[in-house]
Amino acid sequence: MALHDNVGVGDFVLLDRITMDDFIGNLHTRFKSGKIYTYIGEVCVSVNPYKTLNIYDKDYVNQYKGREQFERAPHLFAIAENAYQTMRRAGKDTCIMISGESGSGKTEASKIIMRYIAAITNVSGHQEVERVKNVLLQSNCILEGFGNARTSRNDNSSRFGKYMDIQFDWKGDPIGGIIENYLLEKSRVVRQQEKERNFHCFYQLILGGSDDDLRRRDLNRGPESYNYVSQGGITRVDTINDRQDFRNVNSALKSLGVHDEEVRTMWDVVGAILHLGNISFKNSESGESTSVADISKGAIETCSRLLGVKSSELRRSLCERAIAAGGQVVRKQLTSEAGIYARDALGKAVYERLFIWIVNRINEAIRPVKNSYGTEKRSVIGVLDIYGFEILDTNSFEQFCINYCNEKLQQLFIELVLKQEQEEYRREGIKWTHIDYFNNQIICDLVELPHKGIISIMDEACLSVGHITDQVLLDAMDQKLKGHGHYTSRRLSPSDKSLIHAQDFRIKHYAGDVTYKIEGMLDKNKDTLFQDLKRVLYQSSNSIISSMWPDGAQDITKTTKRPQTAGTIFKNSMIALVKTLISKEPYYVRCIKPNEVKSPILFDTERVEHQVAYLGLLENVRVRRAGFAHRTPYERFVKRYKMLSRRTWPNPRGGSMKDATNAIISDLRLGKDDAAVYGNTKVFIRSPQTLFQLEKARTNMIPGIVTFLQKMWRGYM
Ligand code: AOV
Ligand code: MG
Repeated sequence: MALHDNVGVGDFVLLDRITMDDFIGNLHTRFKSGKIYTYIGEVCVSVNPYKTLNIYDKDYVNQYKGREQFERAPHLFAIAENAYQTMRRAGKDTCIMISGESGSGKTEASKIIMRYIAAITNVSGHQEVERVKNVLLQSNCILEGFGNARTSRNDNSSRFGKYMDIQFDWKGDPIGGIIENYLLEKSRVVRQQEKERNFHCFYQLILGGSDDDLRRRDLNRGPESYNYVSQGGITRVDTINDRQDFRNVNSALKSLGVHDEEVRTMWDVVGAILHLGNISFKNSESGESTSVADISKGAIETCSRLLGVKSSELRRSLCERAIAAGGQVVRKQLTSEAGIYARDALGKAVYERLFIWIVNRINEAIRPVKNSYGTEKRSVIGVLDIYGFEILDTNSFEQFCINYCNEKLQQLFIELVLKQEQEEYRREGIKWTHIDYFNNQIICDLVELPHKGIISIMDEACLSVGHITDQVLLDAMDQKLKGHGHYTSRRLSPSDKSLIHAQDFRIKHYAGDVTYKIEGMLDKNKDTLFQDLKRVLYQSSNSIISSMWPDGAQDITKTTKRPQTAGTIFKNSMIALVKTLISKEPYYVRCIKPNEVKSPILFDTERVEHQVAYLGLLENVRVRRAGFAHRTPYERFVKRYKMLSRRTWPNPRGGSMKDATNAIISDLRLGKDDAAVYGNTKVFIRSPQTLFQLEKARTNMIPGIVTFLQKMWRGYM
């Protein structure tokens, strides 16, 4: 029996006792022998092996292709196969939700799943389908190049959330897809914490570009010379080959059909941002105005050239600000501090627009080609790979959004896993015993409730007139959230030494306490970019760059409507994401990080216990166990086991499929009377042992059946 791969148990529901110790013991035993996947029913728990395992090649694909989950050892392939078969057989949209903290293996898992789906489809070798599969797979390296970075938690950390729908035709072959991306952590473009890097693409260009590539952009090979990519004190990472990755990204772009001119522009923008970061300012003697410092002359010239804008215009928009007053445009001189602010705002915005352009460009390349079947209904498999829960040295608006996103997904897991079980038992007319669990709805509410939630409070502060500071925001939060069990600040708990600064606030998240710095919150939430800068970019002589800035065409005196804040946009995108996910049949992968030091051998029990606890995995097993180890629709049960009873072999004699199932189970005298419970459409098998007995009996019968069939065929011939 496949769930017995002789190392621990392959499904946690098979544990004799469900205690934390037993759970961890099993996970550890399996981790030690390279068994990184273990089920909880249909949920797959995955432990990051931090080493290359030989379990993803063609042989493995063939072992899982077309098989039922419990027939083979636990593997991500089986989850992908389940999602694929459900999509195909039942024509249902499915989705695979991958969750776990930063560095636990989500992105790797999503790629493994995509590769599996690519490997099992298009047996007839249709050219267009091959192209689509190739594009889907290749898109990963481009998105990682521009959307991932080294953080203190993960060398290849996703700094954006990604949801990808893979679309299939009626034959079950991929014909296209669409990627939705969520809030890129753009502040990284201009600021990196200790030991962290900017997005990979910057280093790829500097270290991997040809001499020509560099000359064209006036760059040298030392990332250290660029302010925007060297603040973390680390520019090269052992586990990353920037030179090779530069080549991979370019060849992926080529295979997507991105034109040379577009590719050149992408790297021009990257180069322009490198130069932008080196622009410094000097104050006038009065201190009331600023100009670009003489030493930055080269930087601003090259930056302007690469962006296709006039350097005089760029200079002016960094040193002055146009303000609409009474239908007139008034120019206000900036201080050098404000100049730096404008420069950084520009750097972040230019990068963000580039990233969005890239995602759109990939989407164009994978948009399904209208085929001869017209508007046939397509089914999809969605794959969700987001940024994991994280606690960095300094946590700001971005971590707040990332962690809120993780709260939302945890909420969905709790809701669906429990709801599904409850509903299934109710639907099938079976008694259900409630299992207690921590519901993190209270934390989601703390963040997102209208008027009372943190995002609303931030928005109110952003919309207020007068001089609103971060401190004023913190006061408002303290006032409104005082007494909330998951929120505190230094002012509310003066004795709490872990809140180092008076300007910190802390949220007790489902996955741990995170202290956020209030400084910069308002600004990042407002996310304004001076209209001047937008206009300059819109007027770029490079039409690709200009197309990224359609809003630069607006007349400043007419732009009165306040844009939505970053927090509200993010909240709405999360609500939309949950709606999408909830409409599909879900499959889960729960990723666990075995240690903090990326070691393939170290199993840090305390850290793992913490993750098992907050992911609610023990409750998951209990819910699963309180119910039944296995359930199958009658039809499928009979199809698989009909050879075990004279009354059903080769075909059931009359009666319903439910009667036939009953016949098989009672003929085999499996366990006690209540070994199985008969629901309206499914049989529920209580103990996994019963399932093993069935499987064993079936395996024993198969040689006999083969002989029987051979005889029968011979008889016919
Ligand atoms: P994440 O996606 O969960 O973090 P990754 O998928 O990037 O984590 O995994 C981190 C690193 O762990 C990878 O770069 C690999 O070195 C290693 N790894 C993970 N899974 C496997 C596997 N199945 N086989 C071999 N190595 C693996 V974040 O994006 O930071 O939340 O935001
Ligand atoms: Mg990731």
